[in-house]
Amino acid sequence: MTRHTILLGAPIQTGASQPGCIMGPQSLRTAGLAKIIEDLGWQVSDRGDLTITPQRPTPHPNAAIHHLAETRAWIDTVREAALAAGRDCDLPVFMGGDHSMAAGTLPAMAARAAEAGRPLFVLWLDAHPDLHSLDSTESGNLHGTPMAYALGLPGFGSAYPANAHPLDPANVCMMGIRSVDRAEAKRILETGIEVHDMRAIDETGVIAPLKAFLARVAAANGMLHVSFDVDFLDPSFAPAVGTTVPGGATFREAHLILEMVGDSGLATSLDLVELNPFLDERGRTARVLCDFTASLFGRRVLDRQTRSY
Ligand code: Z70
Ligand code: MN
Ligand code: MN
Ligand code: MN
Repeated sequence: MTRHTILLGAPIQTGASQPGCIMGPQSLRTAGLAKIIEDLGWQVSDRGDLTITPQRPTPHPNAAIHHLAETRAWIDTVREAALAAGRDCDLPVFMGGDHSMAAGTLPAMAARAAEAGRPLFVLWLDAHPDLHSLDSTESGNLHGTPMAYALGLPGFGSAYPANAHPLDPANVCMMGIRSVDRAEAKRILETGIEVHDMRAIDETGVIAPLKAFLARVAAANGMLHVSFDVDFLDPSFAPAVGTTVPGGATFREAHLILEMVGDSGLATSLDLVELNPFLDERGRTARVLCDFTASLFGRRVLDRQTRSY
C-alpha cells in the first residue's frame, strides 16, 4: 500500500534570535521537497502554511523573554494542526520555522501516540538540548525551551498551554549536542536523558548508540518523532542557521543516521527546523535538508541485500 506523507509549514520565527525562519517552509518547497518524496513512492499532500492572528504582548517576570504571546499562539496553532496531520497520514513532515515549533509538534505527537496506545520516542538531532524553561532562559529566545516543555518540566507557569501528554525522558535520545547552558546541564542530569554529545560521537561513532535506541523503540512498539535542527549539522556545509556552532555532524554522519532510521521503518513524524534561508548560500542548506529527508523516506545509493540493523 502506498504510504502517505503530509507537509505542513509553520513559518514561526519569534523564538529565534534573528528573523529569517519565516522563509523556511518556502525554501524547502523551492528545493523540491514534495517531488523528492513522491519520487520515492510516497503520496505527498502539502497542507500549506499555518498562520496566527496578531497578538497583544504578554508580560512575564523573566524580562529577557521576547515574543511570548506570538510564540504561545504558534504553539497552540501548530499543536492542533500537527495532531490532525498525524492522524491523517503515516509520517507528517513539519517544516519550520524555528525550534519553538516543537513545543507544538511534540505534545501533538505524544497525544497521537496515546490515541494509538503506543509510547512516543524522540530522536533529537541538535547542537542544543533546548531544555530551558521560561524561568531559566537567559537569552529569552524561546526556541531554547521546547524540550523542557514537552517533558512537562517546571518553570512554565501558565504562559505555555498545560501539557496533557508529557514525554518520558527515558524515551528521548539526543545526538550532536555541543552547546549546553548551566540550567540545561542540570536538567540533563536530573532527567537522565540519553545525550550523545559530540565528544561521545567522536569516541563511539553514531552507529552503536543509534542502533541501541532504535532497538528500544522497536521492542516497545513505539512511535518515533525525529526533530532535526539545522544546527545539528556542521555549518561548513549547512550555513543557513542563526546560531552556528562549530564541530557539527558531518554530511556522512547525518546521512547515515537518517538512512538507519529510514531502514528501521520506525519513524512516524519529522520536524525540519531552524532553516534560515536569509543566511543560505545558493539554497545549499535547503537542498541538504531535502537530501537527509530523502534518506529518511527511503532513498538509497544502492539497495542492500543484507542489513545489519
Ligand atoms: C541557548 C539559548 C538555541 C536553538 C539556539 C541556545 C538555544 N541555549 N536553540 N538554537 N535551536 O539561547 O537558550
Ligand atoms: Mn533546537
Ligand atoms: Mn489526549
Ligand atoms: Mn539548535
